[in-house]
Amino acid sequence: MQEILCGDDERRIPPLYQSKLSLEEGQLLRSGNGEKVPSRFVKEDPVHRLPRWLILVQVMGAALLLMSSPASLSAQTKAPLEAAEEAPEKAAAAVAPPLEEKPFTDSVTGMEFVLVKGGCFAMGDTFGDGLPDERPVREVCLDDFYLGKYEVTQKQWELVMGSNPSRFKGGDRPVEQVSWSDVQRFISRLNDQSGQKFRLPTETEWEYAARSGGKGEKYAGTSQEIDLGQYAWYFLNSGSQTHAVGEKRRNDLGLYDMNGNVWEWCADWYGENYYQGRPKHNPEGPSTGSNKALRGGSWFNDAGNLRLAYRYAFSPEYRAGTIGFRLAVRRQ
Ligand SMILES: [Ca+2]
Repeated sequence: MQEILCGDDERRIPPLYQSKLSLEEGQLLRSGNGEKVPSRFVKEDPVHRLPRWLILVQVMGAALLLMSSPASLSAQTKAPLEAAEEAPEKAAAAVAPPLEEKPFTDSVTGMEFVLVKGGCFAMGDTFGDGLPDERPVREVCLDDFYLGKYEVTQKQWELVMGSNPSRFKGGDRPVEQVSWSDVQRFISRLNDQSGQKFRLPTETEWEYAARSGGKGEKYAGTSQEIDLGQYAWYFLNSGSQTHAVGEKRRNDLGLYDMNGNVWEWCADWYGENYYQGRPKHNPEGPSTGSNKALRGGSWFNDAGNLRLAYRYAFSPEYRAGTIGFRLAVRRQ
């Protein structure tokens, strides 16, 4: 076993988390090999299967056209070609469940938001493989709110702040190396410009949204660890860096990268006993503390840290190439 360091300043993981951030050497050797798509998924995915069938139709059509007049060649080849181009998109739409309502877009940054309809759900260690700070499992209830469809990108950060602190540069990649306090300054400026009341999500809101509206999923979009690479950039497929937001599959609410890519700051102070004695309706963290909560895991973490119930925390002044955020706003 090997102890893992997190962040660019090699700050050590607090003892509470060390057991969860230790990895077998065999896993470390697999770092940076790129995403491994399970062969089962490729074979069954109609996106991969349909075009192959249509290509056969196209080849047969082309053979017939060799016996046709040149004038009719264009018209006869057009239909199968268009069908082949349109088929992947239609097949993908059939795989993804429909979204209930259209998102709204912030006019200043172009940031898209998904409506998360409120409800009640079982929060915490519902799979029985968590740590004490994820227990006891309890029922909590939330009002409607909007949550960013993607992690905030470097392009969006720079539009508001005029600079880009990120370690892994790329306009469509998530901004990182931003502290919780930096994020508050970003939110303050953006709210001045947009007239909105953007904020960070609470831990409860984050977990509810990540679980596709309180479903009992272990990860965002699936409960199967073998499928995690389809939904998240994490230790086994990230190549030790962030990636452009929205490249992986979304969860059922239409949210991308809730797992992996970068950890996401939450509004709450971290409380080890957060799940005990908090209000049932729209609960928030303790009124004060020394660390702010983070959720979702990053490009650096393994599947155990990407569990949706997993809780992480750092000083509000801490910055790392593994930490970013997304915004929330109350439904008007
Ligand atoms: Ca994330």
